[in-house]
Amino acid sequence: MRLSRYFLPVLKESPRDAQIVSHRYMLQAGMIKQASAGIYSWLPLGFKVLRRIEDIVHEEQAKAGHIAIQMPTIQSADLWRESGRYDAYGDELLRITDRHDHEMLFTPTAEELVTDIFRSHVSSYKSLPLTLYQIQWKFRDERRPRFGVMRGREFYMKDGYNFDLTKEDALHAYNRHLVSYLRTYERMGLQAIPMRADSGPIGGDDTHEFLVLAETGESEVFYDSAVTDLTFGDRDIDYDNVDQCAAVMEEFTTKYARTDETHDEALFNEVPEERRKVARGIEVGQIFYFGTKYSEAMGATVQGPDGKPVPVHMGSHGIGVSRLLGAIIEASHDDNGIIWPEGVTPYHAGIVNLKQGDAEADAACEALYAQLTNAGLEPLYDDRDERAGGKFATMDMIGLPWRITVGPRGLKNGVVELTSRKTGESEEMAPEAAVARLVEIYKAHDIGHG
Ligand code: P5A
Repeated sequence: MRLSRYFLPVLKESPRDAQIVSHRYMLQAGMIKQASAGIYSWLPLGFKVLRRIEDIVHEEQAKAGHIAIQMPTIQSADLWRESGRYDAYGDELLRITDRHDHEMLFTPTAEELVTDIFRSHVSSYKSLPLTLYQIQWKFRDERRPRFGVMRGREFYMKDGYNFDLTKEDALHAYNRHLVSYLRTYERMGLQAIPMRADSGPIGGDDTHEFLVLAETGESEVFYDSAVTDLTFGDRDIDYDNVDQCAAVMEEFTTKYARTDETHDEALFNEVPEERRKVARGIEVGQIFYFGTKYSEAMGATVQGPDGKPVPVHMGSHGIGVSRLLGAIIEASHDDNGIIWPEGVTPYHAGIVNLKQGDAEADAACEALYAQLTNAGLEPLYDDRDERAGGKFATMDMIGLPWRITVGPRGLKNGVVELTSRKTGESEEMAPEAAVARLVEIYKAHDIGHG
C-alpha cells in the first residue's frame, strides 16, 4: 500500500477523553472512530489488524477440528424463552421489536441459536463429537462501556460450541479448546494465562478465563508467579489425543491462578510467599463446560448407542477478537506509539523515502516495494512529500515492526537502513539483504512465501 493513496487519518493531538494507552493510540493511529458510546467504526488500519487476528483464530480453530458457521446477529426472543435466558439476561440484552410486533434481540452470545441448529439436524451419537463456531458481532448493553474496544457495547467475538455424547467427551472438548487458545494467543505475541473463574450468565461449573496481565486490566487476579514461566511454544499436539490435551490442561491450570470471583485466600497462602502475586489482567477469552443445561431445556437429544435418547453435553468457548487489539497494544507499546507483534501487524514493513522526487530514491523504494510484495509480504510505502521527521513519527505511531529507510546518501554507498520498532536498533545493508532479512523473520511466523 502506498500511503499517498491510503486512508490513514492519524491525529496530531493525543485524544483527551481516552483514559488508557491502547484506546488513545487506536484513535491517534486512525484505527477506529467512535460512532456512539461503546460502538466503533473500524477504519482501514484497525480493520486490517482485526482481520489478521480473525485469520489466526480461524487457522487455529481449523487445526483443532472445529467447523466455521455464521449465525445471524438478530435472533428471535422465543428461542431465548426456551432456555429461560430471555428474562434472566437482564438489561445487557438489547431487545428489539420488528414491524409485526415480534420480539427479537441482538445476540450477546449464541448458545440458544446453535442448540436449535443442532437439534434440527443431528439425531444420532454417530455424528458426535461436533464443534461449531463463528466469528460474529455481538451486542451487550454494558452499563459502563469504556476503554474503547476493550469494553464495547458492540464487539467482535469468536464463539464456539461443542456437542458431545458424554461428560468425559465434553471435558476433552474443554481441554482441546484450552490448548488451541494457548496457541492462538501465543501466535499474537501474547501470554494469556488460564485462570479459574466464575461462569456468570452463561452457566456451568467448569470455566477458565484467559488473562493478559496489564496494569490497566479490569479484573483483579491472584496467581503463583510460576504460571508466567509456562509457554506453549511449537509443541506438536494431536487434538484428538485425549491424554495429550489433558496433560497440557493439567500443566497450565494446576498452579494457583484465579480471578477475584473465585479467589480463595487460604489456598493462595499455600503458595510460597515470594511467588504470590496480586495484579490486574485483561480477559481475552473464556471457556465453559455446562453439561446439559441448554440441551435439556431445548430438547437437544441424540440417540445413544443403546438406542435411547440422551441430552448432549455442551460447552461454549469465546475469544474477544476486537478486545484483543486493545490487549495487544496494552502489552506492546512505548511512548511513541504501538509496537505490533509480527504475527498481527497490519503491514509487515514500512518503507520511508527520505527524498520523495529524487529519481534514485524513488526507484529504490519502488524496487523494495515490488520485492517485498513478490515475497508475499505487505509493505506500507510512505511516498508522501513530507519531512523525514513526520514520516518517522507516523511509522512509530502505527507500530509496524520493521522500517526500511531509503535516502540518496545511503544509496550512494549501496545501502538502506533496516530499523526494528521494538529495539530502535538500525542496521545498514544492501536493499536485497533487507528484503532477505524480512523474508527470514516472517517465515518464522508462517507469513509470506519467500
Ligand atoms: C463463550 C462463547 C461467552 O459469551 N458464550 C459464547 C460464551 N463468554 S464471555 O466470556 O461472556 O465472552 C467471551 C469473550 O468476549 C469478550 N467480551 C468483550 N469484548 C469487548 N467488549 C465487551 N463488552 C465484551 N464482553 C465480552 C471477552 O474477551 C470474553 O472473554
